[in-house]
Amino acid sequence: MYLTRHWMNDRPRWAVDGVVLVPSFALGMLLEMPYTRYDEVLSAMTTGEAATGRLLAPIEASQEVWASGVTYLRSRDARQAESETGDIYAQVYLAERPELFMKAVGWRVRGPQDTIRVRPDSTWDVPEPELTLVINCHQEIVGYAAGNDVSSRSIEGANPLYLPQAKVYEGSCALGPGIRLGPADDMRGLPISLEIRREGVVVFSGETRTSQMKRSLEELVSYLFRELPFPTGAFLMTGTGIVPGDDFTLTPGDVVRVGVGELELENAVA
Ligand code: DO4
Ligand code: MG
Repeated sequence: MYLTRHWMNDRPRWAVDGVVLVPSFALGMLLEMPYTRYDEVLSAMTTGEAATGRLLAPIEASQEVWASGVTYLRSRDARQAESETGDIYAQVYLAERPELFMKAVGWRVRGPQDTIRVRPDSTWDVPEPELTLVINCHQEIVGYAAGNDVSSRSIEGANPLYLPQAKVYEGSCALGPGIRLGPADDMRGLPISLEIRREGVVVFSGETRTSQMKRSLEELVSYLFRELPFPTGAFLMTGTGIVPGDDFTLTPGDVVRVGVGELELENAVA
């Protein structure tokens, strides 16, 4: 089943497989339930009305987006090269405890029809295409979305303690176009792709697969939930395995397409 969120008749409405759900439906309510109930609950809440209107980010204000880092070799290598303190990336790649950081609260997240941004005080910026897990309050992986962890390499590279400024700013987090519901086993060998166009010309493209990730999805989720409850569920970006070459920086006007499995999230850079 595929969940999308739309702006319809002056309010956000959720839909499943293109059919609008009752106005009282909330993602937070679904993510309070065990995964085994989703089919029954969603089928009972459809209205029969086709979903129309602008697509919104498939998240609500009460959910947080967290992110994992240095889960692919390519991410470790790129960060070691950009950083004045490269060792920490080699260490965290091998360490038992993964890197986790909070990326955005739900209301800040950009959707498939929104723009993303680079910081004007940054000189070196990249999109990061990431499998983004949707997790319910019972710590079950129940679906995924395509995610873009837009990041400043110059700010993170100057000092890793600047990570929140490199990662968390207006327009730095995009999710969508919707949520493909399913168990973690559906996500283990998914293709991930990144394409960046400038004035209609492809200036970067790359591909990887989620099977290249060093850590398991369950391992990342168990660390996230270790000392933090998420009563209405959470989203977890699982790290990037694609980083454009060191001579590339994202620029206003570029159009970024992130592919995760069959989902494609496209955003222009404002
Ligand atoms: O270590 C900094 C962030 C890493 C990250 O965002 C990634 O590997 O995707
Ligand atoms: Mg990332």
